[in-house]
Amino acid sequence: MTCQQRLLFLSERGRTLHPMPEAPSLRLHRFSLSGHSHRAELMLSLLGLNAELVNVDLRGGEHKQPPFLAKNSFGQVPVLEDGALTVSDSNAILVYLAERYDAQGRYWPADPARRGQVQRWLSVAAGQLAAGPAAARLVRVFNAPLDHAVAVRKAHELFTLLEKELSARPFLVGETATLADVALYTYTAHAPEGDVSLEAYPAIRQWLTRIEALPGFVPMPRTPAKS
Ligand SMILES: N[C@@H](CCC(=O)N[C@@H](CS)C(=O)NCC(=O)O)C(=O)O
Repeated sequence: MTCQQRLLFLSERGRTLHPMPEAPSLRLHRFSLSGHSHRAELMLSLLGLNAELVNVDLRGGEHKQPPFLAKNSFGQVPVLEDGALTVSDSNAILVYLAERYDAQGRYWPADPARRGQVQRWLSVAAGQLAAGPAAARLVRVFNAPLDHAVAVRKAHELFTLLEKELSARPFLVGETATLADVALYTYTAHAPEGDVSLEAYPAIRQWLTRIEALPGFVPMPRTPAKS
């Protein structure tokens, strides 16, 4: 980022209290319809970080070729490069970005009790969220050979629980957004693409709206379900 761009950024966002970290050199390898990728992209944007977005051709199998496997041996997006450092796995990227660039500790609180609560939701994002709404969307949008009925059932089990939690507070871990909310946002917001309706979950829908109102929020493109 040039000095001029940096000043423009600061004046556009009015973020005098949260100055940009010095000259980050960030590249995010991603697929534009991947919720895991969007999670990382959203975090970058919420932190006001500029990153080069590098599209990975998942349909063409680029992620299973040696150059990409050298970045992530699991052959999955997203992968973040920060200078010479490579970080793969969306939740690992969230933690890295918050530790490295969120000086105020807004998203990854230092307090051990709150941090433990945030980690609890990161586990849910890698577990129930992936097996439920994310899997249902994989079937409907990408024709993945998974059991759609099972994924839909798991999605509603998760959303029933989330609805109760979010009826009690505005964000998953208290009054302000944390990594927990960033990690759970995308596959919840895009659940209808997997034929998982959010109609019965008003507290969840209000929470999605609160996240979408955060300064720096960026959406993932909507995809029509194929069913
Ligand atoms: N645990 C990984 C999962 C990432 C993931 O499932 N990525 C998908 C796209 S949403 C992918 O790259 N799929 C290709 C594959 O697994 O071969 C993370 O959180 O980053």
